[in-house]
Amino acid sequence: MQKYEKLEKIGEGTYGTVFKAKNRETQEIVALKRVRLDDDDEGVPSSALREICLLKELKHKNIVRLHDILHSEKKLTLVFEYCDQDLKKYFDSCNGEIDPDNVKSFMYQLLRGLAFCHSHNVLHRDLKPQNLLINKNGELKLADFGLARAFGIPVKCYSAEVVTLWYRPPDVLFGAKLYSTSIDMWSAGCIFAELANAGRPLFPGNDVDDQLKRIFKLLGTPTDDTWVGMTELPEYKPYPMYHVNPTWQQVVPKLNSKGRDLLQVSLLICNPGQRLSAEEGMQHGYFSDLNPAVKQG
Ligand code: Z3R
Repeated sequence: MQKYEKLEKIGEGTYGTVFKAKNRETQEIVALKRVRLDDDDEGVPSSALREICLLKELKHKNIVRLHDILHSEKKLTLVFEYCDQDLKKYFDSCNGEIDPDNVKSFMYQLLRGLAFCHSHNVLHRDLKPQNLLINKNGELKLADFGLARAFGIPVKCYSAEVVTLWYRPPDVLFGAKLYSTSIDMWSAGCIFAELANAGRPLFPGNDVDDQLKRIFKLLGTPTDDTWVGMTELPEYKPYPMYHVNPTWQQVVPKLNSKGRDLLQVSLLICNPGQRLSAEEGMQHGYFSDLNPAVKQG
């Protein structure tokens, strides 16, 4: 730890506090994440350490680089590449307006980062604006990839803050335990809508029941015909039969019809088996006029 000079605190994540810091030898600015585990006295489980070590090899322009893992005295600190701000802070500073070209660029970069991780069989499982980081030059990078598998997703953050349900798909809300890449594709859909609405969350549920109601009121309540296996999920319970909200266009008024198609027909699908993959999403017509500089990256 002497290698780094701690500067200011930059966030309270799910697993611990994040600090801005400087490498004393190279002067490089980094983000330090001290991971707090449920039972700190027990030390870091070897299974978690193995998972984290694999993440060091996950190198992509849309993934926050894990530079180093500091493991001592039963404590774990992860040293990440530094980014200027997270998407939550960006929303706070955008005055209710985001240029449609920036929405497209951010969404493309989000899908490209997801496609890379999914192709390496790494899931995020807790995507939200707070772990999407943005640089001054408009680059978007995903943070905290793979941490859920290493440490699990707690009910409460270490700081006693409640873990948000807003980006969780209905299969997970019904207790599905077999996670697949489709979990991240639902979250990507929720974030796409939030980008298009300049920071207004799509489904800001207060608890699991409220979260599912909000989803079904917009998308229609799924049935055993539209989603085979739903009623067998561990925490399934029936909901009123809402029909698809015909005023869907009003939900994301600033998104063009191709963007709405990507969101509605491809991402925000209750049946996890019918959601598009990240790779397929990148090929969607919505991105046909994407700035070539973003595509080449
Ligand atoms: C890696 C993992 C998590 C975070 C990293 C890097 N950088 C973070 S959070 C961050 C957050 C801000 S600036 C950098 S904020 O000021 O926008 N909250």
